[in-house]
Amino acid sequence: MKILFETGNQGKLKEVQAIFGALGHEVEQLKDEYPEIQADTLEEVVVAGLEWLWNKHKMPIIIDDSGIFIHSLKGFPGVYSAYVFKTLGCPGILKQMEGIDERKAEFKCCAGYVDSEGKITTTSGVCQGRIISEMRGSGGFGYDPIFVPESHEETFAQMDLEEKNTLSHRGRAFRSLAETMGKE
Ligand code: ITT
Repeated sequence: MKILFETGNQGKLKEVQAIFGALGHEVEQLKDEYPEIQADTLEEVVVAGLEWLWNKHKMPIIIDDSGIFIHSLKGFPGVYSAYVFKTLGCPGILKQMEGIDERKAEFKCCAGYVDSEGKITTTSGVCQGRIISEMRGSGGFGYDPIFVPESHEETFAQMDLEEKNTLSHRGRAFRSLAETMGKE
């Protein structure tokens, strides 16, 4: 099956291509940025995005909205992760966390699919971990250099794509999305 993935993020694209590729499906990028609504949850953003894309294209499409939620910052940057990454980046988060011992954080991903009849399905994936105090590694993208998943010592940016996909919020969300799609 050929699947269209709307994203402007090449890192996400490579990860999702590997997840679906392992299941024998080809993922092609669609570049048509949907308006990201201001909402409290990733799922609301995904559902609104898929409705917008469906109204425009009337074809099956997948999307992903994700973010990092830092416990000691009351879940910040959370749903604002993309904006905060563009403005402050990893150095800005590290600065914000200076002197804070409680470093727990989680990545969350909401994956969504609109099928050929306009029916929307979403799944979620979470990866618990911690924010370290310096940037490490050159792989991955976004906040990967400052995030170490639970029970590991390396950041996502120090892992190869397969290892990150095994543990990550995105790997979890899209494997369960693929399972749901396979049942239809
Ligand atoms: P889209 O075009 O798919 O929307 P995006 O980069 O704008 O791509 P989001 O709106 O989902 O993505 O914003 C999520 C932010 O969190 C963004 O800055 C990402 O770099 C970051 N992020 C999401 N998943 C990540 C991951 O697996 N590792 C590191 N950073 C991640």
